Order: sequence, then C-alpha cells, then structure tokens
Amino acid sequence: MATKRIVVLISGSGSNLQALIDATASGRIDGRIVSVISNRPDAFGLERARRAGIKAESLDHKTFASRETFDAALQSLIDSHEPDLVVLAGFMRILTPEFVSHYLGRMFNIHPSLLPRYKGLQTHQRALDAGDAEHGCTVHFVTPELDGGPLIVQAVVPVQAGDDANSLQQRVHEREHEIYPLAVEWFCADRLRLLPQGVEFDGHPLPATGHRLDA
Ligand code: NHR
Ligand code: GAR
Repeated sequence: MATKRIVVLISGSGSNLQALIDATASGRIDGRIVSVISNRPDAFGLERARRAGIKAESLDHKTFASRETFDAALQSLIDSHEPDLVVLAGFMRILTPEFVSHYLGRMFNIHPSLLPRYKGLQTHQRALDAGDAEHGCTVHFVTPELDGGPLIVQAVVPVQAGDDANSLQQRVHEREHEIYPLAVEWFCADRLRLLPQGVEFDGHPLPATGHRLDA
C-alpha cells in the first residue's frame, strides 16, 4: 500500500485544507498533498499551501468561455499530478458530469449540512429557518448529482437557542476539521471503496448515512 497522492481543490480560506495538511504532516494520513489548486487566484488557502511547502496553483474560471472549457483545463492540470484522490475543500464551482465521471470513486467533497438535507448553498440559514434541532456536515463521494453522492461520514452539531447562521457555521466548521481528515485517512489506508451499490468500509457496506458521529 503506497503513500497516496492527493490534489486539493479550494476557492477560499482553506481551513479544511489546513486540517488535511496537519494530518498528513503528522503521519496520521498516509498521503502526500502534491498540489493545491484554486479557481480564485487570491484564495488564502494558496498561502497555506506555500507555507507548508506544497505546490500552489490557480486556474481562474473567469478566464474561460464556458464550464466545459474550464473543467477540461482543470482536469489536465489535476491529471498532470497523477493523483489517487481529489479533495474538494470549499471548492465553489459546480463541476460538469464529464469531469466528475473521470474521478468517480476517487473524489471527495465536504458539505456543511446533514445530507441529504440542504444540498446547495446557504445551508446554515436554511437549517435555522426550518427550526431544525440538529445540523452538521458530511463528507461524500462526488457524483454528477450535486451534493448527491454516497455518504462517507457525518458529524452532528446541535442547534442552540440564539444561534444565527454565523455562530452555527463556526461550530459546524470545527467538526468539518475533524471528519475530513478522518475520511481521507480511511481512503489512504484502502479502507473505503465506492461500489455501484454504495460505499464499502473494511469490506462491509456502509449505511446510507455513512458513519455518523454524534454531538
Ligand atoms: N459538482 C458535482 N458535479 N457534484 C457535486 O456533488 C459537487 C460539485 C461541485 C462542487 C461542492 C458543493 C457543496 O458542497 C461541490 C459538489 C458550489 C455550488 C454552486 O452553486 C453548489 C454546491 C457546491 C459548490 N456554485 C456556483 C456555480 O455557479 C458558484 C457560487 C460561487 O462562486 O460562490 O458554480 O455545496
Ligand atoms: C466549508 O464550510 C465547506 O463545508 C463549505 O465551504 C467552507 C470552506 O471553508 N463548502 C461549501 O459550501 C461547498 N459549496 P474552508 O475554505 O475554510 O475550508
């Protein structure tokens, strides 16, 4: 079992990237982040990568005529690094079915809700508006259906009296930094596989909610 090659895609602050950098540096993840790629040239996450001695690259989606041409360029850049795993860590561009199919079974996303609830954006406000008692975050395999791929692990965050979208987002973020390194650790130890019927963990099927870490 060789050390896995990981490419991380970001659009912003990169705090999830930082959690992954820390977990590879400590040896907990048997993987090496070979490149960090941002669609926004000014993303702070690129600075985090440079500070850790990791290659930092940007591919500005605004300089492409279409989603298809952007995704094709992104795919060639990623593939030049020969990754075993592609990690979306706050990457904010919807990806074409062609791109997603190319990485099927080797691309993860982290989403700030207890999927299948609240696919898409503004998840914290939507959970509050619905009066939910519980919110959280989910790591899933990426499939062409937006935020619809098979779940790997979720962490539950109780909604507290007086929460607004900001306070809730902060507590969800802390748990993202716990479950993303965990999911990547499992993948790099060859413990996770995407099969046509769902996710397999240590040779056994995972339930549809993935692993669920309570509050
Ligand atoms: N692509 C596919 N095909 N499948 C998924 O599951 C994906 C994906 C691309 C990104 C992350 C996702 C999330 O976790 C993700 C999962 C961006 C948008 C969005 O509407 C929605 C969901 C996600 C990421 N983006 C706008 C767009 O037009 C741009 C918004 C912006 O730039 O701020 O691409 O939530
Ligand atoms: C995270 O909360 C992640 O779940 C969310 O963006 C944030 C990125 O934070 N992702 C999405 O909303 C995807 N559409 P980070 O840059 O500090 O890791």
